This record gives sequence, structure tokens and C-alpha cells, in this order.
Amino acid sequence: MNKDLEFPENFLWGAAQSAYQTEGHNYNNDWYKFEQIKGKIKNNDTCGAACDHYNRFDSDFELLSNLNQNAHRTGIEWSRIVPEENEVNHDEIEHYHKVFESLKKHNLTSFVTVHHFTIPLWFEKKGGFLKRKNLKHFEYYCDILAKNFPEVEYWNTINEPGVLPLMGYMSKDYPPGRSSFLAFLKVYNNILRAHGIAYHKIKEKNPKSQVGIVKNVPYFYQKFYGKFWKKRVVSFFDNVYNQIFFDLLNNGRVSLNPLIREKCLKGTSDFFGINYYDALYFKFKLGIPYGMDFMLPEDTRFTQMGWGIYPRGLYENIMRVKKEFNGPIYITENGIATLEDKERQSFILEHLLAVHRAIKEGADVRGFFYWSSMDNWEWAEGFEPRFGLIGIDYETQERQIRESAKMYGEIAKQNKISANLLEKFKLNA
Ligand code: GCO
Repeated sequence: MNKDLEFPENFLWGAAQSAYQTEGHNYNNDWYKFEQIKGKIKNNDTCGAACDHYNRFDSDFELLSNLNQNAHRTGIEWSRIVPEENEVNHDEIEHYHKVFESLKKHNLTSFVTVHHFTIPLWFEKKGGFLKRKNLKHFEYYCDILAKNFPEVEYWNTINEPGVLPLMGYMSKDYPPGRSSFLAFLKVYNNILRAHGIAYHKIKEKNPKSQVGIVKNVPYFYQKFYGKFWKKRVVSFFDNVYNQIFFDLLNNGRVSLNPLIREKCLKGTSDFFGINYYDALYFKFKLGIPYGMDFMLPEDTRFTQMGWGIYPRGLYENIMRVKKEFNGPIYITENGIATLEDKERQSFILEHLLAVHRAIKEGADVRGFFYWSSMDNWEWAEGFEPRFGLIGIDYETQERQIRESAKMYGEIAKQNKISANLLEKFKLNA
């Protein structure tokens, strides 16, 4: 028999989104430019007005608050605040003040992302994050945010520091669409430094704000591989993508190679934000890694993105972070792209069960943000994937509250998953 599953007191229940993916009307960054190139984006979609959230944020937040959410993760678009080198747009600063006021009015604790993939065009022209000396421009942007927005409660510095270098400089899926391992390493290194810069700038001016990183922590499963060599390969990738990161946050140096030091990164995360969607394992042929695949337990279901659903991976992610990081954890993204809202409901429940299990085993998880509050621009996949608790009709900008949003709202209201709900979905805790 199932029992109600209670979450800790003051647990934050929210949804996440980013500036570029929802605001619309952004024409001054690298993504806008990239989308104009035929063949880069599925169906040749362009982001355009997106969800017009730039104009509708207040009514959107009202919807989320009416759905019993008590926190919200959103972002700031750098190219709005600093449209040209060393030039600040004060109207846009005013705009974001209104956004944060609206969050407050609707009792939504604010989580705000400084950098979520997009860079201003002028910064791109200078070589973007590829050039170490360009970090001073990122510092300038962070300084403006720190000075102007003391009202933000939780800052997320960089969204997924490994993804932009990987997708933009290796796999060519994101701007600038390059493929060079050397460029990847440089950008990755500079982005890690950018995280440190954002942390120090914000804390300097607002010591009370909580500032943390948001990262996907892909679990490169090893369980299918017994051989020494394969284990080494898998752990090499894990080192580059995950362990380096934990080491730098903990000690300012990398255990794999103590010559790699970034002292300025030591202790630069007041909390850890986990983004989790799926779990991967390496495929080998004649001992050589040639690709990755999803964890595929029997009866695996797939999302619209083609990702295998694997809730256990979220539990394992949390336990890994618990081991490596001494501080509170937030699930800053977890969600599904699907046309079947029932599937979204199951997905949410199954993943919340994983979170609950980790909490029961001692993990200090303090909040959960479903990705995404509303359907939005899914980067190279355009508008096709539907991640939202709220559906968007892109022709009319009409909002449609999905059943999953109501179910999630009920969980948030009661701060628990009721035994009845588990029964209904035939789930066992
Ligand atoms: C990312 C981003 C989001 C995505 C989401 C779904 O992880 O790529 O943080 O911008 O939209 O993850 O793919």
C-alpha cells in the first residue's frame, strides 16, 4: 500500500524557462543570426515572437501562481542589457525590474539565470567565449546585473557550462557552428571562469543573494562494461565533463591533473542546480568508443526529442552531487517534450519519486523546477517539441493550462504526492 509522500517544509515548487526561449523580439544576439541560415533549425523555424513573454510576463506569472507554484526560474537576455560594447540600455533594466516585481507580487521566489546560451552580436564579433580577453565584457555585464538587481534572491550563473562549448564548438548544432576540439577546450575553460566571475561580482555587491551553477551531470553508465580499458574511457569522459567541475568548485584544482588550477573557482557555488533529462552510456566497437546511447531498460518510453525516459538517473544524479558537493541542491530543470499530456503527468510523478527517494536518503534537495513553464523555442529543434505545463498557440499566443499543470499544482499545494495519485498512475514509491 502506498502512503502519502511528504516533501520537506518550505520546498520550492516551480517551473523554469530562459529569456531567449520565451521572451520573443530578440534580434541582437548570435542565435537570431544563426536561425537565419537555412537548414540550421528544424523546419527552418525562427524564434521571432516566441511566447511574447516579454510583453505578457505579468499574466504568465499570475497563471503560474494560480497553479500554486511558489518559485520561478527565468533569465536575463544579455544583448538587451548591453546592446553594444560598454553601452547599457536603462529601459531594459527597468523592464527586468518590472519582471522581478511581478514575481514578488505573485509570491514566486526568483531564480534568475545570467547566461543561458545566447551572446550579443557585438560579443560574437569579438570571438565570444573563445577568447580569454573577452571575459572582461562578461564581467562588465555581471557588474551591471549585480548593481541593479539586488531584489533577485537566487542567481544561476551559467546554464550548463559544458553544453555551449559542446554544441557550438564540437557538434555544430549551436552558434557559431564550429567543430574543433581545441576550440571546445578553450571555450569550456573560459566559460568555467565566467562562472567564477559572475559569482564574485554578484556576491561582492549582494552578499545575501544565493548564487550557484546550473549543470547537467550526465551519468556515463559503466555497468555494461567489465573491461579495464572501457572503464578508463568512460571515466575519462566523466572526468572532463563532470569531475573537473566538482574538483574546481571544491579545491580550485583538478585531481586528475593538479597542474590545472583555477583558484578563483574554489567555493563559488552556494547551491548546486541539477538539470536532468536522460541518462547515457557509451557504445564500444573493438574497444573503441564510437557513440552514446540512452539507458534502455525494458519498456523504455521515448520523448518527442527521442530521449529515453529514465527516472532512476535523476536519483543517481542527485546522489552523485550529494557526494561531491557540500550544500543545498535544486533540480533546476527536469521535463519532457510530448504531445501526450498523460505522459507528462507520469513523467513528473516518476521523477518526483526519484527526488523523494534521494531526499529520504539524506540529499538536501530544496526545490524542483519543471522544464518548462510553457511551450517554447527549443533551440535547433525549433517550435516542434512541446515541453510546457502551459501550452502555447503560436498563432494567437493563447495560453492553455494542461492537466499536468493542474496535477503539479496540487502536489505543490499539498507539498506531497498523495497515495491516491500514486494509485491512479499505478506507481509504487
Ligand atoms: C538545455 C537548456 C534548455 C532546454 C531544455 C530542453 O538544457 O539545453 O537549459 O534551454 O530547452 O534543456 O532541452
